[in-house]
Amino acid sequence: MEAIWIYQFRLIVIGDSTVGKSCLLRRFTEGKFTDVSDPTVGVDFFARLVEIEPGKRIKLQLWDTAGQERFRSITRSYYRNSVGGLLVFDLTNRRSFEHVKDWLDEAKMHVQPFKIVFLLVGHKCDLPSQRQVTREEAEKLALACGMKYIETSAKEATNVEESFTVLTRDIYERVKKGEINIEEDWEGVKSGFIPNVVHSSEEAVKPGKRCFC
Ligand SMILES: Nc1nc2c(ncn2[C@@H]2O[C@H](COP(=O)(O)OP(=O)(O)OP(=O)(O)O)[C@@H](O)[C@H]2O)c(=O)[nH]1
Ligand SMILES: [Mg+2]
Repeated sequence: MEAIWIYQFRLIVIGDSTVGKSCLLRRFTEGKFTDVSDPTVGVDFFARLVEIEPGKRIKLQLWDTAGQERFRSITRSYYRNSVGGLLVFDLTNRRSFEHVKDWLDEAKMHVQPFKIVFLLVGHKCDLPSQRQVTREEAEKLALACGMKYIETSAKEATNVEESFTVLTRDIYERVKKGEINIEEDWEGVKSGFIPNVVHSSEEAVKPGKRCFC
């Protein structure tokens, strides 16, 4: 019997307020974009299956965190049970890029003793005339921090699928290599879910079925 999903990964989405985290998640899980988006209060939850190879699906549990400082104590508590995440900044807001290192340091501190795999996301690439961060400098920062880098737009649905797929594949490869392990008291990675099998004995007693034994 084929598993519905082979692994479940818990991912967190972090970054300054208004960089577009909730819009990115809504585009990925609901396929929608709305220009008006309320700031997230504490943490929101999303989920989606991703097919990484034909027939091999991974369930993503996605935590959308509030970027506003006043919610920091709540959002901090979600790092520990996450195996990875998107670290998002706004390409049209230089300050959000300057804060990337602070977000990364905070995540690393709270995830101890576990490790967390991040993908750096330069968001709102649909606004090239307002760009305040070049691709080169973002790539340089990502490399220095051991992350991959991608540019996205929730508005135009650019690289949204790719960003989550790249991160999921990256984590999957590390799980396969044994660099990340399933742990009893940790929710970051769970192993597969196989649906209930209908046993032949149950089939035999179904109304209208006759037993020939
Ligand atoms: N042009 C453009 N605007 C976007 C994009 N994604 C989000 N926005 C806008 O950016 C603003 C903030 O988006 P949110 O997704 O609410 O930002 P957030 O990072 O979740 O903010 P917090 O919940 O406060 O942390 C909204 O006005 C969105 O419409 C995008 O890809 N392109
Ligand atoms: Mg939000």
